[in-house]
This record gives sequence, C-alpha cells and structure tokens, in this order.
Amino acid sequence: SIESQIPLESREIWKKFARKDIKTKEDFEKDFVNHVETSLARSMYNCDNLAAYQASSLAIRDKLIIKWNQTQQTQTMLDQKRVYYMSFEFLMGRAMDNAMINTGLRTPIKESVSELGFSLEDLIEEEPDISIGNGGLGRLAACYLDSFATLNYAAWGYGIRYEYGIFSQKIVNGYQVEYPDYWLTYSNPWEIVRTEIQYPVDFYGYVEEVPVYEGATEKKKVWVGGERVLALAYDFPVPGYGADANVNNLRLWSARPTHEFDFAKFNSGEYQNSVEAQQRAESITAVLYPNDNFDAGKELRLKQQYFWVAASLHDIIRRFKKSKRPWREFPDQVAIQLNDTHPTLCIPELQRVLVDLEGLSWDEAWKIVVRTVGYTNHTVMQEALEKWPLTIFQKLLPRHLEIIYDINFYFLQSVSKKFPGDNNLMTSVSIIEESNPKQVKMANLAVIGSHYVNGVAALHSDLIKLTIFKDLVKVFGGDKFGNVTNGITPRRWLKQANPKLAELISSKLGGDEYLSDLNLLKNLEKYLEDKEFKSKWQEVKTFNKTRLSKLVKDLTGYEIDPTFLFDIQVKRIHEYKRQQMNIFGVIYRYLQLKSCSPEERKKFQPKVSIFAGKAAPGYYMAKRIIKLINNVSQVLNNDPETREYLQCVFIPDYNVSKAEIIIPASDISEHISTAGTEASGTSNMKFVLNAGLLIGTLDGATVEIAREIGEENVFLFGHLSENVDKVRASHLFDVKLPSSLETVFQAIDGDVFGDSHEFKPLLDSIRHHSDFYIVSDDFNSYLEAQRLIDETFKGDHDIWIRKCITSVANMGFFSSDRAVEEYAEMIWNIEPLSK
Ligand code: F58
Repeated sequence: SIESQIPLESREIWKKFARKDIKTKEDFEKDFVNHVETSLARSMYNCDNLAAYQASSLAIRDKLIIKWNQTQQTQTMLDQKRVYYMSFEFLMGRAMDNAMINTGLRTPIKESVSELGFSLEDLIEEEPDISIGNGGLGRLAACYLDSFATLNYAAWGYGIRYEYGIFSQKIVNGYQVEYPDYWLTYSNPWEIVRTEIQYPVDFYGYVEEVPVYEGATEKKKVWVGGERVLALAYDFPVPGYGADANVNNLRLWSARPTHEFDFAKFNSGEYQNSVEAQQRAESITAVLYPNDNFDAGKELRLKQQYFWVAASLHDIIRRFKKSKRPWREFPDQVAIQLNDTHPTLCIPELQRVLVDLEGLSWDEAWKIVVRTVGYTNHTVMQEALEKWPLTIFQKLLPRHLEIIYDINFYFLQSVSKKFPGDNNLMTSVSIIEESNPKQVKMANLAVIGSHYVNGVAALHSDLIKLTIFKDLVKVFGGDKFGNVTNGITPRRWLKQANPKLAELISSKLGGDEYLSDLNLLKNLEKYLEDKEFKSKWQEVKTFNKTRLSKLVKDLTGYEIDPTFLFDIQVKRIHEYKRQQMNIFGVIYRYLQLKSCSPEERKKFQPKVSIFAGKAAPGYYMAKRIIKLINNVSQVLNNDPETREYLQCVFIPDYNVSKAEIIIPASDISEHISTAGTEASGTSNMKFVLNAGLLIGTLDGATVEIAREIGEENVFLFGHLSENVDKVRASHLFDVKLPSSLETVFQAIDGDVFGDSHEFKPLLDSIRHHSDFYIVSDDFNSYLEAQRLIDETFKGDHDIWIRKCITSVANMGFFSSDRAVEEYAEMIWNIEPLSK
C-alpha cells in the first residue's frame, strides 16, 4: 500500500469529490468553459483562438493527469523495475492533437470545439512545437516515450527543459538566418511544475579527505562543491494509445538559483553582484546546443550534462530508497539507458554516490553501476564522438575526474593481464586520450561502464564493432554489443500525420488495431487487385500533395503543381547526408531540359524537388548548400522554358509539425548518405509508411527497409559501405569528375546560379580536397536511379501504386513498439505492467 497522511475517516470526502474523467462532449465543454473563465481569466467576449487552444489543452491535460496519477500509483504499488530513458533531447512536436488521438477523444472534441464556436484545426495551429532537440536522436526519444506508455512499461524520460529549443530558421536572400525559439512565450499548458521536487547540484570546488566516520583514523575522499544551483522538476504527461492506456512521465529539469544568499557580499555592499551570480544559475538550462553530429566540447554543455545527470540520479535514488531494499537490488529495480554518450556522467556519478556518500566498497558499487546502465550509440563519425578536455573536467567536476581515473586504472589493469604488453590496445581502449590537451573519451567510458551497447540499425551495429569499438570488442567479447533497429510511432507518423490514409487503411482492415500492432498492415496485400481501393489510395496521395502545395505557397510564395512528381529530402543539412548531390542532380536535369527542344522536353516527367532542414549555425559548408538550393530554386522557378517540367523549393524552418505535412506528400524521398555514415535514419521509415518510395544508398536502416519491403521497391544506388574506404583512397590526391558532374560544375562556375564564388568551397571540397563523401563516385549511379524513377512513375501508374501498397504492407517491423520491446527483453529485463 502507499503511504498517505490523510486519516482514514477523511478519505471518503476525497473519494466523493475525486475528479471525474472526461467521457462525454458535455464533460469537455464544461471543463473548457471553466478553464477559459478561471485558469485564463477570460470570457466568451474575449476568447480568441489562442485562449481556446489553451483552454482545450488544459481540459485534456486534466484528463491525462487523472490517468497519470493512477498509472504512477499502480507502478509504485507493484514496485516493479523501472526504466529511465536518459536523453539530452526530446523532439516532441505538438502535444494536443497527439493527446486527443491517443485518448480516442479527437472526434467528440472536434465537435465540441465547433459547437463552442471554433475550428479544431485552427486551434491545433496555435500550438508551438516543443523543439528541444536537434533531429533524429531527439525524435527517436519522443517516439520511444509514446511506445513505453502504449505498451504499459514503467518507463520515464529524463531530460532538460531548455528555454530556447532548436533555433527557428528564416531564409533571407537565400541564406539561413537563425532566430531564437522561445517556446514558452504563452506559458505551456502541457507541463506541470513540481515545486516540491528540487535538488541541489554542485559544481567546481575541491576534493577533501575526511575520516570515514567521526573520530576514525581511516580516511575517505569527498567532494566539496564550490557553486550550487537547484534543479527544479517539470513533468510532461505522455499518454499511451488506447482508451484505457497508461500515462507515463517525461521529467525535464530547469536550473534555478539556490535560496542561499551570499551575505558576506551583501554586507560588503555587493548586493547587485551577489544577486547576479545567483541569476547565472538559470543560464545552465537556457539553450539547446544546435549541433547535429558534431561535438563542440564547450564547458557549459558539460555543465548541462552534469546538472541533468545529478538531478535525475538523485530522483531515481530517492524513489529506490523508498522501497527499503538493499543496494545490491538496485539493478533489479532500475535500468538506466544512455541515449548516446551525453548522459555518460551517470556512470561516475552513481559510483560516487555509492562509494563516497553511501559507503559501499568500490567493487560492490561498480557491479551495481554496470548492471544498471545500458548505452545506445548513434554515430560512427569521429567528429561527433564526445571528448572533454581534462582541464575543463578537472575544474568543473574534480571528484568525478578522480573516479574516472580509478575506473580506468582498474580497467586497464584487467586489460594488461589479458593482453600483456599490447600497448596499442591499451592506448585505444583507455578512457583517457593522451593527446595535447589530454581528453576524456566519453564513448569508451560508456562502453566500460555499461552491461550492453547497441547500435541503431543492423549495418551500423556491425560497423561500430569493426571501427570505433573494435578494440573494446577484443577486451569484452562481441556479446556485449548488439543491435536494436530504430522504430517510429505509427500513432503520430500515420494516424496524426496522415488521417486520410489511416482512415482508408482502417476501412479495409476493419478498425484501428494495426496502430498498436503494425504487422497487421500485411493484410493490405489482399487489396493489390482492388481497383476502387487503389483509386482511393491515389486520391489520398493527391490530397496530401495539395495540402503540402498550400504550405509551400504560404511559406515560400512558390506555386507547385500537385500533379508533378514530388521528390523530397528533409533532414538536417550535412555533407554526409549529401543534399549537395541532390541539388547537383537537379541542376543536371535543368541543363538537360535547357539543351533540348520544346518537343523533347515533353518527354520529361514533371518534377519538383523539395528540400527542408536546418544547418548548424557554425557549419559553413552546410550553409553554402542551403544558399545553393535557394539560388537554384530562383532560377528554375522563374524559367518559363523549363518550369513546367522542373521546379525546386526550400521550405524554411523544418520541424516536427511541418514534417507531419511534408512526409505524407512524397512520391519519392531521398536517403542518399555516403554508405556507412548514417547510423539509421528514421525519416526513411516515415516516408515509406506514408506511401512514398525511396531513393537511397545501402546505409543505415534503409538496408533493412529494402529487406522488409523488397529490393525491387527501393531505388538503390551507390557504392557499398564496405567499399567506401577503398574508393576514398583511390582519389586521395586526384579526383576525377564524371562528365555529368563536370557539366554541373561548369554551370555553377559560370554564374548560372548567382555568384560562383559563394559555391567555390563546396565544389572545391569535391574536386580539390579529395571528395570525402564520394559524391563524384556515386553521382552517375544516382542519376541512373533517378532515371529509373522517372520511367517507373511515368509508366503504368498501377505498378507504382502497387509498389507503394506493398511497401506500406511490409512496414510492421519499423514500429517503435517493436524496438522498445527488444530493448525491454534484451537489455532492461522488464515486462509490461498488467493494466
Ligand atoms: C541520429 N543522430 C543519427 N544526433 O544521425 C541518425 O542516423 C539516427 O537515425 C538517429 O540519430 C536516431 O538513432 C543524431 O540525431 C544528434 O542530433 C546529436 C545531438 C547532440 C549533439 C551530437 C549529435
């Protein structure tokens, strides 16, 4: 039973007035009006769309909170193992539509909202995205939360409540300009501040030796922090899918000044300074670092990481202690999953708490740490691996550095026993890099301090064993390393993003069950010969393309034609993702069109190339790519000779809610990274699930998509990952451009797309600086795949539609439900709670 301070005789009143769930339209309307009048202090005379969105959200949130309380009580009562998913980023997108869909209330609320004088679609548009993530990694975390709740796992997310999420992007004269994303402007109805949950977090200071107990001669080390801030908890309810589903928790930490006031300073007349120092605390959680697949190694970032890790562990340990179990049972009650290396400080922090504060022996503590922690890797790229200069570490976290040294010492001792004299191996597996300056290699620490390491797609998981963790595999054996292929939630990425397709599928499969059992999609194959079904399928695609055309018109002013082939590449802009190759392909097509007669032009499949994505503000090449795309758009869309056949647009400020409109509109989407560089990709899954086909390299999860839906349904091209090194080496000193690419470069050099100086670095990185991403080697094969797409799309359209239906039917594997179940069984050893 759960402890309560309410005396038994008082509990009847509590029960009598317990808040009732929203069941009917009337329940919702009553709550809505209540919130307008009291929570928002407005009335029917001044309730605008924003207020109506807020009142609706509050009403729905109330419902979630009731369920949230029940879920948490049940989980506490059952006292089963819990999972804590530690992610530095959660790219949640909008909450309201998702909450209505997951609770099954969308239809009645839509009616209620309309009876109350509003349109639900308008209200949804009032909600800002929760964009506290960069890209794939953060969105993956959001999909997993949806699956945890849907599948009834006792699993929480822990993260940071950044006040500024990923910057918002504007395009000015073709250039990216960044603006702050202050998403809390109108308060946030989806969060609940937990003023009762605040923990102190220390930084800096020094390490001291003190007696193990008062008067003892034996000494132990303790950390005396030099600066203290408070971590304040904000909770976000995460509803599972289904009328009776759980509501889980996402807990985000916000930094606050302590209440301790520096009276010494105050008395010496430095009131202002004293207050200012306190205020600086809040800067810790002010802003999300906008780098994607790149490590900038900044002190404030390490501060963010420790702040979040310390607060979360404190919270986890407090909950564990309530059960009064012995420490050795900690790993039976707690699983901590590190979403990349960002929360790796969990390892030395837990060791510190157990040894320094709780008095466990080093070995006892270390066993507990390793059994508790699991680590997911999301990249093989060197420049993205986190390393911290020792100097920064030493200053900010002096005791943790000592602990890391000790972990390393014991680890290397065991390595040298097993592999005596192998100094190269020791250097490679060591947590400390003996470079100048010396650095802490977080990935090595994460592997050494966890019981299992996984990659995020089959190819990627194989690659990490052969590359970055090759030597650690020698030490630990291959069984410590495995794969969990990423997945996406069909609730958001089918039902919410593509209601028309979801409805059509439901009509054939006899209900919505497939949304929580995605393998049921397989039954769609029965309708491959069903003419009416196929024509409806086409109608849905046209509807979605029209919907996107409207968005494009609103955001860019360009009018695109829904009868064109929509070719889409949306993701962070990065050289390894090769948006440059895509735009070179567009230019090649344009030059072809220009050079042929009006009659010949008619043979071309009309097509629009659509791009969107943000470049890290300091990533020069990525910004040049954006500029080139915009300049090409301007030329193409204004060329009366060719614009009936080829257009190009760059949609600004790509985010989750725009993705929900863009993805369902694709005929083809591009996943064309240099083989071996994209760990998984998840938009590839979203596009196929939304009835679009892929053009792609055999990289990341695209390999498995091809396996599941059939290679004949994917337009594959390019060198294989196992050959990339060889290909690279072959042009280390001299890159030979194929004539196709030569023609493209000539046009750019000839200022056809504006001042060529702006693009010189981009072209030079290929023709003069050894073309690391092997664009020159893959270009012709890419063009050939594009040609095949045109031919297939222009040909018998029935074949195209059958490919799409077959693809959707075989996407069951890519549900995040499957992925989360694999984690639960293989890594966390937990079962779903019975309802
Ligand atoms: C992405 N990583 C991978 N990192 O690039 C992508 O292939 C994969 O599908 C996805 O993870 C999910 O597994 C990624 O998004 C980041 O954004 C980090 C953010 C923090 C700084 C370092 C990069």
